[in-house]
Amino acid sequence: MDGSVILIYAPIDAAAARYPRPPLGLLYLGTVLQDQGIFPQLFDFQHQDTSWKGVEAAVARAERCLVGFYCDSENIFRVLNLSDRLLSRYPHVRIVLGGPHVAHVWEPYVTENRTVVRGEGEYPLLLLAKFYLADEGTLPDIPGIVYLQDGRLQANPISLGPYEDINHLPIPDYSLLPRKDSYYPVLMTARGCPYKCFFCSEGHGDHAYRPRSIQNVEQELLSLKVFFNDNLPYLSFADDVFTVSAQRVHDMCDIMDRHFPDKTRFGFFCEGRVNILAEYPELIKRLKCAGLLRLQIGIESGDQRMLDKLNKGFRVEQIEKVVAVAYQEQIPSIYGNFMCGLPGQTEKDIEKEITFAKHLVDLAPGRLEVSMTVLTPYPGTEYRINASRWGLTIVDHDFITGRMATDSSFIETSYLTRRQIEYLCEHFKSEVEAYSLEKAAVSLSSQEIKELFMLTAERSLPIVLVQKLSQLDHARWILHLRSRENHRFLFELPDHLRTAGSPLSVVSNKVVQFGETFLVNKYSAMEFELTQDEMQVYQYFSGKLNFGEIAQRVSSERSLTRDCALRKCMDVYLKCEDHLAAIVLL
Ligand code: B12
Ligand code: SF4
Repeated sequence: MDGSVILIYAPIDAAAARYPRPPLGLLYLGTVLQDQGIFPQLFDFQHQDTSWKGVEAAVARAERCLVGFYCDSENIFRVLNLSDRLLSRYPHVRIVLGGPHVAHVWEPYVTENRTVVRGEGEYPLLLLAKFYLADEGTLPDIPGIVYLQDGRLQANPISLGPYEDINHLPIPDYSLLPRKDSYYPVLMTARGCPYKCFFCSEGHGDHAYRPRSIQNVEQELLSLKVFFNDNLPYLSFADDVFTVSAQRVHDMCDIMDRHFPDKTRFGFFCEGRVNILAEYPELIKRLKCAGLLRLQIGIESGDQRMLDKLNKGFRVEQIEKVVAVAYQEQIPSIYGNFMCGLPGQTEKDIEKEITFAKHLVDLAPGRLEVSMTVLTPYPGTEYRINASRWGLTIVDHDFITGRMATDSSFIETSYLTRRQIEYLCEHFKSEVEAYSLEKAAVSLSSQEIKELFMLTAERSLPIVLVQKLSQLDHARWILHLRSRENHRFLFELPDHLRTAGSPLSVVSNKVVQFGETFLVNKYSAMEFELTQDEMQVYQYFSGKLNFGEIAQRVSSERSLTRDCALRKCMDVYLKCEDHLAAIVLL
């Protein structure tokens, strides 16, 4: 073959994440091509090592070049921009677009040199690559593509070829990614979704739900185990719904237990569905034992009429049950989403949603994180296709005037303008967040808060409570220090290491004396008091002396036995650690 294939993921905010998620779709496409002897280059703009110059250099080097872009409804205009740039500078380039946006809207994007692939792209892209780079086959024979023929749009019927059987897909090859070690692992055990919520484009079309066999998923788990050196602190299942059936959940948990019995080196995230988890609540315990760290559920609303309008297929009481059981089973982090701008929803309804969300927080204080997103009429959804039937007016079909990820509204309803929807969404979030933080502060022990910090620092769990606490200077410092190898909390250390560690106070310069009392972290949410006696110990928490050495000094200064001095020293330290004001330096 005389040319190359370049695959590009270009989100609009390519803020280089420390551990980005692999662009799984492109990874599958690249691996399939590679298996067939076509070696693609993958440029992921989430990664700081990726530059546009690099893309252009790769294009310029190739004799023939097929450049494929991932397109969602958020980045489509950026993609058009970038592809126009390539087409104007490099006449030998052909562009192909794929992804969830163009799976449903393709007409505006197809040109002489730009083709669209609808739906799953593995088989069509393989045939397109052979066509453009090696003159093999013809366009009419390539399934799922939309192209121009004699100036007319031609949309070929979809077929997935050998990949109709999902088990024939290869295991995604992480080595296609730039600096593969800096990504965190993602695994998808099925394509599509068996449900049809009206705000979502999943579950519609020819290939609604295709699960992989358990053996096939097991192979991928094993390959991840080898690739990540038997250390998968936070595996993210990318399935739309991981809990499709009780049997499948049991089977998945069995293979996780078999290959990752040590849960200190393995944990995972998944999306659960309320109806299944409420019907089989024992699954939550099973998932927890297998290493579940964060469970996401789509709540959407606490109003049964709304749930029915959304075609959710579950009841309000089932939401309550799932949240309560997840709390009982001590799932470290539970995330639930509500929706704003629903058909018929009024300002008063949002107030009721706030009350319901707070009630859920009461069922799982410190563990449940609640958020809200604005109903967005994505292409392919019932609410876009039949908007007026639902009393929705789409005010911006192309989503140009805002950002989905930051809850811009692109609709109006019979009761709310787009700005009211945006305002109410923010209002819900700030009310519920403040309530959740307050509940967390009184319900979680300091040990539990520290454990949540560790989950964030070590396993990259996106827990909002920790993010909020981390906005406090010293909490941020603790989190930062804790991510380094030589800083630990005392409770994490085995007994024999405790006296060897040196306590390091995080904000020792913020101590104010009032008579016999010393206030540490004065004027902050984490203010606490030390007595004069305790202060005399605290002054040594500079990271220069270890606990043994401090105890030695305290013992001679106060004529105490060494054991007694050590106990005093530890007590003062723990008080500081409980207020996120100290950490042990090893
Ligand atoms: C995991 C996930 C996330 C993760 C990670 C996203 C990521 N970029 O990896 C998180 C939680 C961060 C996330 C966030 C959001 N997500 Co999301 N997410 C998903 C989910 C469930 C899985 C993605 C995945 O890995 N798919 C697996 C791969 C194999 O499929 P694929 O990417 O579609 O690729 C295949 C085809 O599309 C095609 N293809 C893709 N690219 C290309 C390129 C070429 C050249 C070709 C030929 C073919 C092709 O071939 C691929 C292989 O078959 C999808 C739903 C889904 N089932 O896909 C939603 C989905 C992508 N998310 C969606 C949305 C709306 C969001 C948010 C805006 C939600 C919000 N309000 O905040 C944010 C936006 C974040 C952002 N800017 O990326 C929508 C997008 C709808 C749209 N029209 O754009 C989806 C489709 C869900 C839905 N049905 O509504 N999401
Ligand atoms: S919202 Fe979730 S459960 Fe509903 S159709 Fe979409 S992916 Fe499936």
